[in-house]
Amino acid sequence: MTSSLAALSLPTESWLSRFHALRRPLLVAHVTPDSDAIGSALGLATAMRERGIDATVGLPAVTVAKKLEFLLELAPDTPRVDAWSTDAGFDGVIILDTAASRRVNLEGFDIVAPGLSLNIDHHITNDGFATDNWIDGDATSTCEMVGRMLTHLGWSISSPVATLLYAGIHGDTAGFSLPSTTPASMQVAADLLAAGADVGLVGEQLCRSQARSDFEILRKVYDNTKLTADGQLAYSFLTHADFLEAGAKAEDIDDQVGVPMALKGVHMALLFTEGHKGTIRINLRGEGDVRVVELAQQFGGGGHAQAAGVKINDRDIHDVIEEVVAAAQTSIKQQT
Ligand SMILES: [Mn+2]
Repeated sequence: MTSSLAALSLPTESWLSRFHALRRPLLVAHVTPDSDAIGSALGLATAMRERGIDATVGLPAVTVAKKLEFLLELAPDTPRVDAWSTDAGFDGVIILDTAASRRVNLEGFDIVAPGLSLNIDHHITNDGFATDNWIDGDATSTCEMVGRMLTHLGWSISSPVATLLYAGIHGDTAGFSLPSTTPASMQVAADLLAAGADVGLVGEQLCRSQARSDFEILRKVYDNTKLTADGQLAYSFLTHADFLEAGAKAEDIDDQVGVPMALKGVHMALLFTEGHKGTIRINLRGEGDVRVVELAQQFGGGGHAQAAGVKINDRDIHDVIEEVVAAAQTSIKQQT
């Protein structure tokens, strides 16, 4: 067992020395934050605060999906800011789970101003935009990387920090059910459980606590699901009117692409959503050997081999669906 875990990626010495020099850092993650983005930023910031480092999280509350609000309640004393300010005197930024600086979830964010920036990310499309970068495309999640790093540093992990990090691993692996799941990720999860992670809370909040609006969204996603490419490609969509009817917001779109993906025989699934009028988000998933990141890149998006995203502005949703589904049909034909 030790041998399979021995080659795991850890931050370099230069990365760590910069990390250890931080006294007043700002931690940020990506737009439309998921449990990995929130869990890693809030979890690491809270762990740093427990060691006397004055860490702040940049995370606008309005961008947090209702089902993820429980994560904020796990660290009520960790300060959060809604917008970037040069007056705050941060001595560096740590950017977590974010493949490009333009995807940072903070109004007015400027990567240059604080001087020092450190990346922690598992997106293979991250090109290393920070001063010093720790990128591990084999990690299930940024929370797995943070958990591994804290153990490596010998920091004690409090129960709320353990729960925050566990939530991100659970989220990015769909409860340890995606093929990205590794022995290493389960080892980190086991360490977090030993540190007091509340598995029942995470499972209940992420999987068994649907708000009525989330339920209505799923009803529409099921209703709008279409099958094509001999049953290998499934897609669904939510128009802006669907959002208004469901009483939902753009931030509530998370893993609903799992609905078309769950159909037997489907190897690729797409979900098109217009949460904000005129802005189309596409969630792409691949199953088996089918990759979707290249398809996402074709339309200006990115992400992981089998889980990717695209954002398209100022287009009609039905035109986008027609164009992207045609490209997806070609892609799946080439891959199967
Ligand atoms: Mn992630």
